[in-house]
Formats: sequence, C-alpha cells, structure tokens
Amino acid sequence: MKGACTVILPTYKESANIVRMVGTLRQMYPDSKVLIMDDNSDDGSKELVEALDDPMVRFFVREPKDRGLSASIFQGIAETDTEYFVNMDCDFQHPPSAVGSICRELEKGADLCIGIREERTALSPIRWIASWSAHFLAVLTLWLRNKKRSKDVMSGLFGGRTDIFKEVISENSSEFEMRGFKALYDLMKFAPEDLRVEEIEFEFGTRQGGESKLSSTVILSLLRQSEPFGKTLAKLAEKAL
Ligand SMILES: Nc1nc2c(ncn2[C@@H]2O[C@H](COP(=O)(O)OP(=O)(O)OP(=O)(O)O)[C@@H](O)[C@H]2O)c(=O)[nH]1
Ligand SMILES: [Mg+2]
Repeated sequence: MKGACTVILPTYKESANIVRMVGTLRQMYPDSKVLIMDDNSDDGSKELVEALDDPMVRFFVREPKDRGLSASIFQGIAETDTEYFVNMDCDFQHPPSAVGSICRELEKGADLCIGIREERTALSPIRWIASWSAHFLAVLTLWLRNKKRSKDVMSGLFGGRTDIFKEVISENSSEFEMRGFKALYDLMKFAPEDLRVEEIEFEFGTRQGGESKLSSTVILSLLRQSEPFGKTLAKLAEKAL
C-alpha cells in the first residue's frame, strides 16, 4: 500500500483492544497514520497509547459536550491530513486486513470504498432484523434523493478521499445525526451524485474485548435518519419503549 492514508479509530472505553489494534495497524501499514478519536474514556486508553510514543499515532480527546460516534468520525475526517482515510471499529469486528483492500480501491480511483459485511452471524436475531429494516429504509431514502447506494449503507468500515468528504461535512453537518452510529449513511445522503463507489467484502466478527455501546437510543437515532418513514417509526417506537 502506498502512503497517504489515515486510519480513523473512534473509541469509547476500548482499553482492552486499543494497544493491540494500533500495534497491528502500524505493523501492517507502516506508512499510514492512526488517528484515535476518543470520547473522554476514563479507562486509561490515553495513557496506553501515549506510552507507545509513536509519531504516526495521534490520540485526540474530544469535547465531552460533543460526544457521539458519528460526530467522532466526522471530526476525525476533518482532522485528517492525508489524501485518503479509512474508518473502522477498534474492537476487531472489522479486520485490519480490510484497510489495505479499501486503500487499494481508493488509489485506483474510487471516491468511497465500503466494507460489506458478508457474514452477519455475529448479530443477534433482533439486531439482524433491525439492521435489515434500517438498511431497506436507507436505500429507499438514497434512491429518492438520487444518491449512490450500497449493499451495506450501515457499515462502519469505509474509506474515502479526504477532500471530498471534508467538503460534504463542512457544508452539511447541521443536518447530520451526530449522536447516531451510522456516519456513512449521512455522508452518502449528502455526497455528490456522481460519487464513484466501490465495495469490498469482509467477514464481520464478534467484539474481542470490552463492552458494546449500542443502545435503544442509538437505534432510534438511526430510524430518524431515514425521513419521512423512519421518523414516524421512531416516534412509534419511542412510545413503545
Ligand atoms: N468516539 C466514540 N466512539 C464510540 C462511541 N460509541 C462507540 N464507539 C466506538 O465505535 C466503535 C463501534 O462501537 P461498538 O460498541 O463496537 O458498536 P457495535 O459494533 O455496533 O456493537 P457490538 O456488535 O456489540 O460490538 C468502537 O470502536 C467503539 O469504541 C462514542 O460514543 N464515541
Ligand atoms: Mg463492535
């Protein structure tokens, strides 16, 4: 892989995984930077990363009032100073080997490359249903807006050309669902219509260490992203919960 890539790792209390993930990425991709966008984890993550003393690794401590996974990803892209970025989870559900495949597609000319989860057995039945319903609504919304679509709009593993997405973020961030989990969907909703999209497949694993941060609040915020149908569903679900 050529240089000029930043791997963005949004993190919240990932001290169980962070050193192994950063070490794996730095070993596999010595020319790439690692940017950790952390939401004030009080679990020693910062100290662990600082002890690595690696100039290619930056630990960014976010403002507590701006907490949110999507917000961390958008800010990570805004902070990126390389031609490409790849966003991935820190809990090894996204394989580090996918970073190289995504970067190769970007170097070949894609504006956005999405990691498609080929195997979703890691999801519980209820999350599997939620995931597919949300996907269906999202694809419908993108189609109505005449935007590019993907087999996995809800994926948290994706990479893009930094300049394109910096612009998408700076011009549309007021319309984004900052506390949500689905940054890619917001980016695709506001991306240029002629965006060149590629996809790579990967096996979606199970979380390695630490705890999941997915909650009903996150699922509701996801529904709200698919207006107008999703917003109505979210209102109904809020009453039921
Ligand atoms: N900066 C930031 N990162 C977060 C936040 N919530 C989760 N993350 C990170 O986002 C990534 C995905 O979060 P997970 O909790 O694994 O969510 P998930 O993969 O949908 O849930 P599981 O399948 O249960 O692991 C991980 O790297 C988390 O540390 C947050 O509020 N802020
Ligand atoms: Mg996870």
